[in-house]
Amino acid sequence: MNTRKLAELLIEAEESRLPVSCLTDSFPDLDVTMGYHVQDELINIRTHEGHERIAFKMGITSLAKMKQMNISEPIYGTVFDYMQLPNKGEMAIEELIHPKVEAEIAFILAEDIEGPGITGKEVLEKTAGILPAFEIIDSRYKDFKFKLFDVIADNTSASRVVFGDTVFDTGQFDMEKGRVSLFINGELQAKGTSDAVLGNPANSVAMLANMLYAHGKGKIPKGSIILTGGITEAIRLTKGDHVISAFDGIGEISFFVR
Ligand code: OOG
Ligand code: MG
Repeated sequence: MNTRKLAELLIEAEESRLPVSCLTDSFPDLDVTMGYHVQDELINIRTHEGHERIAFKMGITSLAKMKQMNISEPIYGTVFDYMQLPNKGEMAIEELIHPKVEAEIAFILAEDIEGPGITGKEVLEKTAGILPAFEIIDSRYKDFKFKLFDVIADNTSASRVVFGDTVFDTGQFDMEKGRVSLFINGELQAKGTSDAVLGNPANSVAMLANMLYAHGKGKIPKGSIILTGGITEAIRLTKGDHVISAFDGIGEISFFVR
């Protein structure tokens, strides 16, 4: 199996908007380690093209997402510069395959965080602030269906991201009881509380630090932004959707699907 070829296949699917069959259909024995090897290749290719990482992301960190995707463990990926959309801006649906939206809390680090053994408490001590965020995920696999290895290789379906305009202090949002609601065209589509993400979204950042350490990838550098994972299940987007998410105490973010 050639990890480079698999990474190229996934990039081609992203660019052509033609979804591919799961890699595990051809290689049923693939595991998490190989998944990250393919993802690393994909990141190398994007980096050589001149793209930069603007954030790390954690995924499958809430029960709602685990149930929706039938995967039971958190995973991480990279958000690139070309994925960012402005708050209150537009997302061009023809650039994507079958996008879904998630409401998430993003952390900005004030200090480097390096595993092993990082806790959520240490993360909160080393956090400069938080941002309300949307992640738009878009699996490069047919029917948005995949196994754990597939989705890791596919950079955890990373596709677009919207950050709020204002950085808030960690104390301005209740990390365990803060409510988050997702509305599309004025209708409530999903809601949850922050503890849905591993008990506290800070635990998701801690887990990222510990996973990066375990995979020999070093620290999360100071200044990094980390998306901690969807609080609710992801909601499918269609043309014309006006998407708003309201976060207790830290306001609203929105975008329009054109
Ligand atoms: C994988 C990515 C999940 C999240 O926030 O849970 C994710 C997927 O569901 O396609 O980004
Ligand atoms: Mg996500």
